[in-house]
Amino acid sequence: MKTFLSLLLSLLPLSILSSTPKPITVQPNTDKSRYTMVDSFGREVMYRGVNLMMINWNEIDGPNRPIDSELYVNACPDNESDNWTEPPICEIDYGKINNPFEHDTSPNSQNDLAQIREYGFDLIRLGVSWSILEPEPGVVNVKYLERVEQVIEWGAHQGLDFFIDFHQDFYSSSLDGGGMDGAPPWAVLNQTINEYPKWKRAVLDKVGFAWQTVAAFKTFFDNLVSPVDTTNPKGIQERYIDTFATVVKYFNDTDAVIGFEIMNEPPPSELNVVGFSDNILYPFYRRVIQAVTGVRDGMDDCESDNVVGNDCAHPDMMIHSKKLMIVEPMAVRNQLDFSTQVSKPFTEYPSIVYAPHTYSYSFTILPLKIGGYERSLRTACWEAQKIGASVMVSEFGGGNGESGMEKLSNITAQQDEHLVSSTFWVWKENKGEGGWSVWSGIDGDDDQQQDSWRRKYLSRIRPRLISGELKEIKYDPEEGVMAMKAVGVGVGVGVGGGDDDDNGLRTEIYVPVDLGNVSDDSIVVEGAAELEGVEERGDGSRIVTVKVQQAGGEYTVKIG
Ligand SMILES: *[C@@H]1O[C@H](CO)[C@@H](O)[C@H](O)[C@H]1NC(C)=O
Ligand SMILES: *[C@@H]1O[C@H](CO)[C@@H](O)[C@H](O)[C@H]1NC(C)=O
Ligand SMILES: *[C@@H]1O[C@H](CO)[C@@H](O)[C@H](O)[C@H]1NC(C)=O
Ligand SMILES: *[C@@H]1O[C@H](CO)[C@@H](O)[C@H](O)[C@H]1NC(C)=O
Ligand SMILES: *[C@@H]1O[C@H](CO)[C@@H](O)[C@H](O)[C@H]1NC(C)=O
Ligand SMILES: CC(=O)N[C@H]1CO[C@H](CO)[C@@H](O)[C@@H]1O
Repeated sequence: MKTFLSLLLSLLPLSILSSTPKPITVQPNTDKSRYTMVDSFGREVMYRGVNLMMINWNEIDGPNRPIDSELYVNACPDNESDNWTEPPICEIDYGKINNPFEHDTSPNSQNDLAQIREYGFDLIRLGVSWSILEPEPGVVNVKYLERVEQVIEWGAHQGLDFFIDFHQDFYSSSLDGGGMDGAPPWAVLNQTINEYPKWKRAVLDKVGFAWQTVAAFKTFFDNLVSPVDTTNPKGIQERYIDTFATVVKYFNDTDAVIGFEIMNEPPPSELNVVGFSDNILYPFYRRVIQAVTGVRDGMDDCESDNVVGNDCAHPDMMIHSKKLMIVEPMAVRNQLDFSTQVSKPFTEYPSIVYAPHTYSYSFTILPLKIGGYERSLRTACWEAQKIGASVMVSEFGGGNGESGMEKLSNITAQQDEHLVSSTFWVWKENKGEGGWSVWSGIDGDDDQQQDSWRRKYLSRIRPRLISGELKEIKYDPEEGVMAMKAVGVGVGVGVGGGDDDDNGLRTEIYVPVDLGNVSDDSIVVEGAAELEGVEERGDGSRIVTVKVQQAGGEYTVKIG
């Protein structure tokens, strides 16, 4: 991939922050009780990150936010806060100041990626919209890909990792009752949607769900051809897979991109919400994964003129991606905090991540609120274990106010309890719209600031790379005290080559700048490991390194 950006990067003597050693893959624990994301040294990777959307949500029917990456070189376009839900993503110091820690991170500094690093996040779920990626059937918007690449280069410079999320809400902004992103207008098959049976509409109205969305998803899963797709026509699902594959291929060599999420919050396309996942959604995921990884699942290839079938494999698109394939359960889970699905392996591809959204007490329906915080991840871990997947919560949050605080404290505590990675919803919102973001106040206004209570829960002391098998994390946000337990596997596991021989034995714990007063005295390592060192980073945060003994064994670390 050689765009002007990568050329620029290769000319500048940039000091790149060290990020997690790649590739990231998924491996089972010895007893297969958990599937974990691991780095190239075999250490478990525990991410804490944030959602950043490049989906140009426009609240009024205006044009999309400018996507020409040249407009963002040491500049940040007007946020037009009346028009868009989120301010533009900028990094005005990139290319101007080589040391990533010297990028200004104060409010309104317009260095989002540096601010994200300073906050203590290390992963970004970057949302893209099919509508912008493929404005006409079969035509990929390269300018948009370059803009996405630009944001990823800025993030990589800050040591951040990314996964790309094919975002959508309620199918499409061009659909009656649709959301603000998703399918392009040409993939909204109005005629078929309008033929949706009246009785089914009535059922969906009763449960308060837009029937148009369900009808539109049915056209998608049925792979119908758009009437405007006339030269070399293909079904709309096939078009989606082609576009997904284009993105996977484009970022195949980009280390900072660890994986791809196939679809945000897929709703059911039929009234049978129990059979939907097994019959339709997971076969769709398997097909996409076959296309981009080449895994066949013991099936014959589908005919080239009909690549979408449940009993044949999507033809290998010769990309052979080795990155994480991230799948969400049917979106109804957000109301239940468990999934109405058959949980079993659906693909032979090993690096699968199961990505539920946990909005306990915000979107859960009434009787199920009780016990929701705990249930949402206990069931998710069970479901993922049956599938053979690692768990990463790709969205969670709760609004403002005291109840928002209670939700966040409980949800984040459960993430530690269940040892899962996560990305918070959401980084910035214009006007604090909905009150879900890390920041409040309009971008550009004097009152823009981070909510200190959110920072207290989200910017935690936490292990980020773990040698051996992680057993326990406990963090007290009030006191800033973290305790972890793991069982080191010792020599021979996760060992790299050359000078890095021992890296598989090193556990790294991140201490945010707010808790930077932690001294060597407040670090207690016991059992089969010892404290190796404490590195202070340019932003005042610290990395505590603990080295497991060659023979392995249980060890504990307490900080604070
Ligand atoms: C933003 O919204 C205002 C109306 O509130 C409109 O006049 C203006 O043209 C919009 N700008 C863009 C770029 O859409
Ligand atoms: C379906 O209707 C929407 C809204 O009017 C329109 O934007 C879209 O182009 C239509 N789709 C097709 C395939 O004609
Ligand atoms: C994509 O990356 C994988 C892993 O590095 C590599 O094996 C594969 O050949 C790459 N595919 C292409 C099309 O370059
Ligand atoms: C959640 O956590 C808070 C403490 O922050 C606690 O007071 C509250 O009772 C917990 N439970 C619920 C259901 O919110
Ligand atoms: C360190 O900072 C935290 C957060 O500001 C504070 O709660 C704690 O008391 C401090 N500890 C020491 C030993 O100063
Ligand atoms: C509409 C609006 O809030 N615009 C603000 C966007 O941000 C710039 C500075 O970053 C401000 O000057 C604008 O007022």
